[in-house]
Amino acid sequence: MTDRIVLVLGDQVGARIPALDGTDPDGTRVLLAEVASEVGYAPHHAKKIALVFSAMRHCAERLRGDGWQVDYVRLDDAGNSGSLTGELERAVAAHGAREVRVTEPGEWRVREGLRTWGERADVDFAFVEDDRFLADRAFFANWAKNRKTLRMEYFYREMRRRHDLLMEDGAPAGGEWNYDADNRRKLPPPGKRPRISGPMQFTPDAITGEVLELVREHCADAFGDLEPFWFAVTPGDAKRAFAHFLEYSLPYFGDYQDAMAADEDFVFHSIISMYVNIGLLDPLECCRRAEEAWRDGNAPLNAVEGFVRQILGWREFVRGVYWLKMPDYAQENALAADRPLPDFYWSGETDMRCMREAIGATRRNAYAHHIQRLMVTGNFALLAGIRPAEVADWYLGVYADAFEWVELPNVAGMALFADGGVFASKPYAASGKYIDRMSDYCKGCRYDVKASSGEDACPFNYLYWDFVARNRETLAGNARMGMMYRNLDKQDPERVAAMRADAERARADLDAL
Ligand code: FAD
Ligand code: DLZ
Ligand code: SF4
Repeated sequence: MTDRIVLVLGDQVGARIPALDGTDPDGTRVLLAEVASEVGYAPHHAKKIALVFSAMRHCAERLRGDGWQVDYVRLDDAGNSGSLTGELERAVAAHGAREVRVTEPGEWRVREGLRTWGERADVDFAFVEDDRFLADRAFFANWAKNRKTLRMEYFYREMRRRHDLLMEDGAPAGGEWNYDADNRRKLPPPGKRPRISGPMQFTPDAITGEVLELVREHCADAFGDLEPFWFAVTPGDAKRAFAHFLEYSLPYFGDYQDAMAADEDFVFHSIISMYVNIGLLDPLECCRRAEEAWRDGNAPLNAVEGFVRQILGWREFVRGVYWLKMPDYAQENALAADRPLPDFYWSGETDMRCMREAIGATRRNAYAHHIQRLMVTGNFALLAGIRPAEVADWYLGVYADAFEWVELPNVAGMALFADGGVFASKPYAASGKYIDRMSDYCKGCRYDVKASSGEDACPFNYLYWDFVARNRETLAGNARMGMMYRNLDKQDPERVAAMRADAERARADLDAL
């Protein structure tokens, strides 16, 4: 007889599982379930499914090794109900359990499903706080209370003090909170740039091999390339991958944080988001290790501060915003964007080289770095006016690190301004000039980044000015958009009319671009 079932979700498979705290292996059965409903709620990349399943299976092995009784349900097991609540139902009946515990799910959808199941089921049901995050939900809600606008920078400073990270005698290390201004260098051409070693890659073991077989067979239509599959799937390997980043990439992380290059999928980024998000790495430990690298003289402050800000600041901040604003947040469409997502977001087949490169990398790796997500695919969706829900669904599926609590605020809040500016002071809209400044994409593009209208003009250019003009009513009152409107109004009306005509034609058939 088992008193208690502890359900462990696919993004809770690290060394620390909060719902197991205070339980004992004798009276507890741990349940992990590969289910069709979690595979199918978004158009998942094959690599993401493989990552989650393999990490789940390795987690089950570790738990068994530590003496826990584990029920592991595979996707192709006969009798698999296809849903998390169906599997809970089966486990409760099979073991006569009286209690069910789950670490707080990361997504509103999953939490609601489990909560309503728990209300109906004849068991004592409880969520356990997910203390793998550094700001609990109550702390964030309290911080946000009575603030007219939510600005990450102030939250971040509070988090630095609270966790004593990069602090010296109560002041920020080096005298500044933020070294972003130093972090905008373009990547020099090969031969003239520091060596980029990329993420550490792992050869699939037998467990991962079985998962790859399963994904090949049962998720044959999944987006993207399943192989080569090189992700870490255990806490040990994720730590090795992070140590590799600290040694080879962190020193340059700051300088080239915003840089994009056609021959470099990863630049100097850490490629750890998928590991942190499923629990294989501890976010606080990552920040402390990065700080140590600076204190030991192995990485400059602008790099380390930039890295810590992403994890201690942005990652915790967007989670706070998500739980503060859900469920309405998913429906927001402040700029009334109404175009369908073009097919080239899936195929990568477009003449716009920047989009082709960003989507190609996404298909290969289930990864694109921040500036590709924000200033290429996100910026295009913003300028073209693509429906936020369709854009969000794409981001939620195609990236290995995508879970709605982090994906949605980044898409709806940061990239699309669909929330009307809950935390972004203005839309991150940019013309081709920005992409040209930060990448080498434009050189090899069929479009001319210097032209603003006509057949060969860079679509980002005319779509940008059309975006500014089309959203005048909503955005002109925004103080930070004033200059944009003054620039628009200074232009020759005929030039503006030509750009708007090009934009209208393009927006009528985005797939023609
Ligand atoms: P690095 O550049 O090395 O940064 C270090 C870490 O900081 C990341 O691993 C991540 O944990 C954290 N981080 C950095 N930026 C952010 C951010 N804006 N929000 C939250 N955490 C951040 N990140 C996700 O984890 N999942 C998503 O689904 C996701 N969707 C995004 C969608 C859009 C439109 C945009 C603009 C950003 C999105 N991000 C998302 C944030 C960011 O792009 C990724 O975290 C980052 O690219 C992951 O790569 P990395 O590990 O190499 O990060
Ligand atoms: C992403 C994912 C996938 C593809 N499959 C499963 C699964 O079969 N079983 C499971 O427990 N979790 C899966 N996950 C992760 C969940 O979607 C994730 O736990 C929720 O989205 C909450 O963040
Ligand atoms: Fe992208 Fe325009 Fe540059 Fe082509 S010219 S790569 S479409 S920004």
